[in-house]
Amino acid sequence: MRRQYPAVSIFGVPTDVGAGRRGASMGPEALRVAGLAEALAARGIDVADRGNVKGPRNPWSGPVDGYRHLEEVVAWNRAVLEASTAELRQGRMPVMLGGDHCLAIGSIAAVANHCRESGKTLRILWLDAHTDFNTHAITPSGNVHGMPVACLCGIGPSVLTELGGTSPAITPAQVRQIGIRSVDQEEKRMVHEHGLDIYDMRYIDEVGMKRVVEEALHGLDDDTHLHVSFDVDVLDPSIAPGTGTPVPGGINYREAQLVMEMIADTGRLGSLDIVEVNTALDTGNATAELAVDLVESLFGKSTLMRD
Ligand code: EXY
Ligand code: MN
Ligand code: MN
Ligand code: MN
Repeated sequence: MRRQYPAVSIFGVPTDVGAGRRGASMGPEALRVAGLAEALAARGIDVADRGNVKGPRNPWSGPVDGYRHLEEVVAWNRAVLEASTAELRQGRMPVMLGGDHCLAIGSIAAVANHCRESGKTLRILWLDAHTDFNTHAITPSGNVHGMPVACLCGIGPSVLTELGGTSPAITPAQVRQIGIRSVDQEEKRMVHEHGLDIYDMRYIDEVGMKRVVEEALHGLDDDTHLHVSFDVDVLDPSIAPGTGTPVPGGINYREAQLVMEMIADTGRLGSLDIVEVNTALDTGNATAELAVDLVESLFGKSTLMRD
């Protein structure tokens, strides 16, 4: 039987201020052209495309005190926080189309506030090749898309850690990271120190994706709001070449489908980010098209279940 989903609101965040390569700013259009809204509507979901939020241009300058474009990153994240909060208040599910992954600071700060206000428990599934747990002191690049998880956990500049009002927005215990295969030397020390729950590629190889997702989703209940932060670089670059920081050895098509189908089965999906689609680096629009295919599974499309 088809599961009922809340109404979905898509909004685009066309920027690459947190990234080290240009092009993620085209992600929202790429996902629209790939038919995201139409695919959800075809599943019977009430979907509205709110258009794009606005923010400053990318100054494309070097790091200052370990951050590139901090002022612009803050401005874009404020816009995301506002857009996500507005949708959550209306009982709608925000789907944020990045843009680079620094934007998850705003989207997750909004969801964390929503959960505090509504007495829900927040669980975050972070699908990524990277742990995104750098700080200004240890970052090799100054790119804030390598720092959002740390910022959300209260480690970072106050303009980002206090973005949503409450700092920290979340605790590491609320996060599960799947697909990890690139962690910087000092970042490794950080993720261990803060006890992040990381399902890296080796673990996926060893025990299989089914068990990984079961473990990562363990303990969800009716009061859980599940936020999925889907960085398309979690996918193997052979199937998703359109992304700025590709890392070999990522999850394959079937593994990706299984993650999405198992999340759909929980019925707890409350909000979603789709980030780091970089059309300038893509083969045609393959990466956005694959992302849409996977999002259909996330919203319950399956091979044998009748709609
Ligand atoms: N760890 C590297 C850095 O901090 O520069 C690469 C981060 C890439 C982050 C991408 C979005 O997930
Ligand atoms: Mn990321
Ligand atoms: Mn990544
Ligand atoms: Mn909710």
